[in-house]
Amino acid sequence: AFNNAKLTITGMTCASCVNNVERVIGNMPGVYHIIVNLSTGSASVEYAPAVTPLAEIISVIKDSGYGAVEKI
Ligand code: 9UX
Repeated sequence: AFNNAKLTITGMTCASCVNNVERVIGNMPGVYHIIVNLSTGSASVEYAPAVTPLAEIISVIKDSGYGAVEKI
């Protein structure tokens, strides 16, 4: 089963940042789809939490040099 999470992502300043996040996260196991919006600084990710928990996705975004937090 997939979950959908909305994230606030900070530190993205150009379209390549969007591609970086979409590529890195999109290649993680259990991530079905991610779409990142530069102008709103947000992302929507569909993932299988039994494979990759959201905390790990957020951690990888941070390791890539951006800020990430779930929108509650
Ligand atoms: Mo654009 Mo983003 O030059 O880390 S790739 S700022």
